[in-house]
Amino acid sequence: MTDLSSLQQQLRDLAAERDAVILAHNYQRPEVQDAADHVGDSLELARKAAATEASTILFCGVHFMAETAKLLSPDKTVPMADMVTAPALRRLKAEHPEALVVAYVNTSADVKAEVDVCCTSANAPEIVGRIPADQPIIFVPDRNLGDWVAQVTGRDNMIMWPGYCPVHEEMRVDEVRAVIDAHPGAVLMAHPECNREVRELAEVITSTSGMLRYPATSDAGAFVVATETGLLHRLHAMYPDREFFPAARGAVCPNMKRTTLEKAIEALDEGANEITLPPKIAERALASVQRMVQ
Ligand code: CIZ
Repeated sequence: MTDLSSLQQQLRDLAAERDAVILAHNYQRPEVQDAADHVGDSLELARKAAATEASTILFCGVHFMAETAKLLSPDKTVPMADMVTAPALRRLKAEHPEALVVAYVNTSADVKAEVDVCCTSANAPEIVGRIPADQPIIFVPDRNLGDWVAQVTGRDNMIMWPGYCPVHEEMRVDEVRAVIDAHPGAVLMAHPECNREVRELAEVITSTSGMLRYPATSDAGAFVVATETGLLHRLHAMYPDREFFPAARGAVCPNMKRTTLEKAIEALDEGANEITLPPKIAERALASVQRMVQ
């Protein structure tokens, strides 16, 4: 059986041969994260994709994230969420013609083509905070992230799309409380995609990049982490003297975990799953991503 380190070496050698940069999301399998050139959240990876000089971007994440990389680097080869669709969003926009549409980047390119500006969980309050307070907003697709943004910005004019991330939505407050009780003194960090009950237990509500920074600012020796469990790999590596516990053992995203080292090698070697976008969609979708990046 091929061991993980020889697969990682094979992937890195192939990437060097093909002039490829390997980007991996914080929720990827540990062995995939360790083989990547850059690991981060969708905003950080979008910025790496826009800045890279490599001719190929191997994106280890989910489809919409690779599409965002392709939008920002259209001349690059990008081998490789459907809570909201473009026609359904068009119908809601027709009902609220006065509203501006803000979309979490966790949406497909054809949805992004319908929106005014994108955001990630790392910058959603800032993006929404820059929109005049009396301007109604349609927020898609994650109602929990939208609810948190409305709380933080004090807005009462956000029309929430009823979508959610099952991994975060389904975390139960009693399970999270039991994990906190089992580790007295531990600080709960919760992702804004968590439901409000779980968020209300948290000392800090932040994106994955925020969770990676937070322990450096805290004296706590232990943290309970309410997000996809892939993040614990980086937390353990960055803070070997602290303890980290998943808030819910079931918080595992099956889509993120579909990327294995074998599949990453195959994608790069055979050009499988290459991302292509219709030019008209790409042009409109890029505008909403660029507004965010700016
Ligand atoms: O924006 C991302 O990368 C996601 C999905 C979560 C986060 O907080 O980083």
